[in-house]
Amino acid sequence: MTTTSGNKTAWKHEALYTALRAEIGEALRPHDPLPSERELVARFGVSRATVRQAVGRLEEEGLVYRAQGAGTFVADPATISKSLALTSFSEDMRSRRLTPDSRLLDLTLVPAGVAVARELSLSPGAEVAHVRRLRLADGLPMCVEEVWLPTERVGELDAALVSGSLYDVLAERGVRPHHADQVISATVVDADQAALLGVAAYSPALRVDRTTYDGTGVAVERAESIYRADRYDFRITVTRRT
Ligand code: 16G
Repeated sequence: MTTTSGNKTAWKHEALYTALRAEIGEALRPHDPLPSERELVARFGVSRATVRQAVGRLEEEGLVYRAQGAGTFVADPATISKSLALTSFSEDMRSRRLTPDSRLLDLTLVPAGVAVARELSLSPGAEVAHVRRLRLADGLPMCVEEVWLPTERVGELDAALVSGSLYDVLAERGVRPHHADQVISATVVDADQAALLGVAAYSPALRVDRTTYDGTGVAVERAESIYRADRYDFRITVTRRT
């Protein structure tokens, strides 16, 4: 049962979170320090725990970052920090107040190759939709994304459907990405990717290979994304085993 004081705490958390988000968008510049915990406690009349919760949420969303011993700072929206949460490109961009967009490069039905079939636990040759898109944020190219989707599990796709969020389309069909295995590696872009991303050939890039599963452990997507290294980083918290 939720108590009145529990409701009050949740309300205070929400109010503080909203106020800080607004401040980050307006008064504060990238890499400016966030007001200290003590200042926020005094200014908003909330507990330290509420401050930590609100700042933690901003950190999870990549809007702020912590520097050991120095405090918490406003993240640079030009650099997208991916966290451990399973998010879509559209969600990543919107949480930074950027407008996501896509340019469709290819949408074809193809027989799954050996590697894709293995990742998706399909018989080789099973039908998959191959979707290749240039993903943009506020009109700026961010990544080239190639996705293979088993049509027997996600249904048919057309150009109109993949012009927006693929994860929204899947959700509408009752297919909900739940967890994913990812391999993040360093790479350089080839001439075609360079032209799409607006960088010089052989510029550094971040490559993320993802196999995405629904809540029952069935693979629903194999994706390969090539991110501009100057616009993306991955942020994870690692904990020492005791
Ligand atoms: C992200 C995913 C990709 C997914 C896409 C859906 C990574 C490494 N990749 O780019 O697997 O297909 O989001 O985004 O995060 P959408 O819903 O905006 O189309």
